[in-house]
Amino acid sequence: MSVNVLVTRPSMPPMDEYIEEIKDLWESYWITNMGEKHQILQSQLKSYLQSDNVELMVNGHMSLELTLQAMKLQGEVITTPYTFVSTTHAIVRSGLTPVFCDVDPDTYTIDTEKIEMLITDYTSAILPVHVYGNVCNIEEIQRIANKYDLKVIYDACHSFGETYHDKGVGAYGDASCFSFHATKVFHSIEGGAVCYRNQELGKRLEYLKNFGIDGPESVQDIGANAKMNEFSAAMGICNLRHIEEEIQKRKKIDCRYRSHLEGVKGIKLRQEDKNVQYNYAYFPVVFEKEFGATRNEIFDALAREGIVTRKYFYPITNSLECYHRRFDATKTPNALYISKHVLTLPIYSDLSIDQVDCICEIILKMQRKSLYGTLEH
Ligand code: T4K
Repeated sequence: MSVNVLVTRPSMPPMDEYIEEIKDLWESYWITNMGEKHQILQSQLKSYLQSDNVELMVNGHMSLELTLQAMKLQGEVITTPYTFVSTTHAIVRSGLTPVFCDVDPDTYTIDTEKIEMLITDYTSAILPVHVYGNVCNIEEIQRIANKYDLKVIYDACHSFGETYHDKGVGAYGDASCFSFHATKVFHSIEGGAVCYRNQELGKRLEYLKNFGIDGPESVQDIGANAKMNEFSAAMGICNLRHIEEEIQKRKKIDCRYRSHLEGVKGIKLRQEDKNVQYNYAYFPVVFEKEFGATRNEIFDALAREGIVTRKYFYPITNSLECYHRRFDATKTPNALYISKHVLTLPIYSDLSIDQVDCICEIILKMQRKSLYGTLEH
């Protein structure tokens, strides 16, 4: 069977529902700058994300940048290179120095045993990533942060709606930054939000996203433009109504993949943490040597059948050419290894079970071919 599948596809609300939601924008003529839809979505997200403090943003990236700016951080920020480029860029573009900590080989999140050895007099914060929705070792990160008086900002762009010990993931650390990009479990076309603890930080985020303007004749800081517009907020309002169904459909796809791939020699899947309620944002598979076929061969074999997978996250950010060899990726060997062996398989709510079966069949055929030299076996 030949299918045409992309790694992800945005979930669209019923068109009538969105049209209904945006109708009043033609009456109000208020289409951006913290209008009514913005207020409604922000308030609904406080409840959904179980966080008293939520500031909507134009995207996940600006959520990170403005949070770093609002905290007035200086010096070094300990983070991981196993992430989307945005995380590292946000640190560097904020005038801070990223210090890369390796990741845990099983969860791909920051290896908390390696954080303390990277702390110097210049360290001001830790910026771990809940990569693929795998929740970091929150307790240990907080213990270290408290001991050295460091801020903790989570890149929570992959973990919308997840809970850890029954609390929204945004409730941990000093702040958590979410992405509502079209490719995410929940989207507002483009969008993002910061969940935060400290009210002062919230005030700064509010004016930093609007050029630093904090009153009719007052500009407090050198801010940016990171406001979510009303059409995006309306999309968010619609999608939030369907979020539980979205996550359940993804869970079924995740289960189906596991039914084919779990226990296969040379295939490593995420081990679930029973304290986490997942959102099934991504389906990463690490292909080890024993599998036979390499990650790149599987990528190509799937592509030949019209199935687009992604090597999220290859190359790792401390090896990117834009950083001109400023960092040494061999110092984060786990991250380097995973980036060379991982493939994220298609997952989105409308992906059919037949398509999942077909993807797995192609992968398993590749194994038979490399181990036994035949497609039959
Ligand atoms: N931190 C982390 C850990 C992140 O993963 C991200 C974003 C951020 C921070 C920053 O958040 P944002 O500022 O983006 O809110 C995509 C997304 O653009 C990006 O949001 C996401 N992470 C990253 C992991 O993936 P690309 O360059 O892979 O996107 P693209 O255009 O290749 O799209 C991927 C697939 O999605 C395509 O194969 C087709 C499908 N697609 C995409 C779009 C845009 C659609 O079907 N429809 C669409 O409209 O970065």
